[in-house]
Amino acid sequence: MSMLSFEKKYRVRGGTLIGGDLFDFWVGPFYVGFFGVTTMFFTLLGVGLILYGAAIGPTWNVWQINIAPPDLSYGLGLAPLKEGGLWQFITFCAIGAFVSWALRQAEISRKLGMGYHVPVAFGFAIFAYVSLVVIRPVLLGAWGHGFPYGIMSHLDWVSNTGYQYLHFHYNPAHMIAVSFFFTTAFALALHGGAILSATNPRGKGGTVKGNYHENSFFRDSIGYSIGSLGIHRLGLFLALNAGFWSAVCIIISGPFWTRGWPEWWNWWLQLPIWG
Ligand code: UQ1
Repeated sequence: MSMLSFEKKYRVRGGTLIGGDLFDFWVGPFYVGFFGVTTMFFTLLGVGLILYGAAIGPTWNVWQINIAPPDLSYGLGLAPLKEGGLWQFITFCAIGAFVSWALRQAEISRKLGMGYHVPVAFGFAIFAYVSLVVIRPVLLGAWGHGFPYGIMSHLDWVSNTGYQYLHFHYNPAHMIAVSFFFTTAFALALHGGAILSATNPRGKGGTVKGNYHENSFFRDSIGYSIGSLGIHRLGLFLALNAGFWSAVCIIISGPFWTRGWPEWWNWWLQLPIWG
């Protein structure tokens, strides 16, 4: 059954973002909407262009397929399709699809009278991607600074870009981003463990535990429980910060700091307190 009986109550037309009722309907379980159509449009066009890029390339080996951005000499201009123009077109489609998807999330949230937490969260992921393929390349003056679309090639790009700054782990924003990624994983592991251990009590016939047990577990073990709403606020905070500082760490590399990242820490040695 694609639609539960109670969903009829919530799935009502109207209240779209752009007004009117263009594409304001469901297909099976999926809300279509104007932005569902634009998502499909950009996705199909983008995937088609990726397949075309692969077809005119030297290999069908999925690990080696590569669609590269234009040469740096093209600056911020448009390049011929086979000289990086495909990459530019695909990047445009990707951003079109991601932003359409976020707007579709916002429209669904609006229809249901919910907050915009989901599209805002997804917006941070879009920002992290856009920082790599638009913001930093524009600040550096050439689309050629974007990363190439390919499994091995994008890894090579990350490695090369990292070594260009000698040791990327000395980038302070990268340090903060990595710490947030680890803390996000730690928080989700704790939360997943807490929920599953309460829901699946030991042995057959045990009573399913709930909120009070989850709170008590953490009060017993560490003297503090952040609460069942609080853990989700913390989770969102940690995850958004992971994406945000990732974007910051790559945007500042080049546009705002051109030397090796280890050297950045010389500010510490240069403090006027060492006598
Ligand atoms: C927590 O306090 C809590 O509230 C009951 C949860 O919800 C079930 C959790 O999942 C976790 C992990 C905690 C503990 C978190 C901190 C920051 C003390």
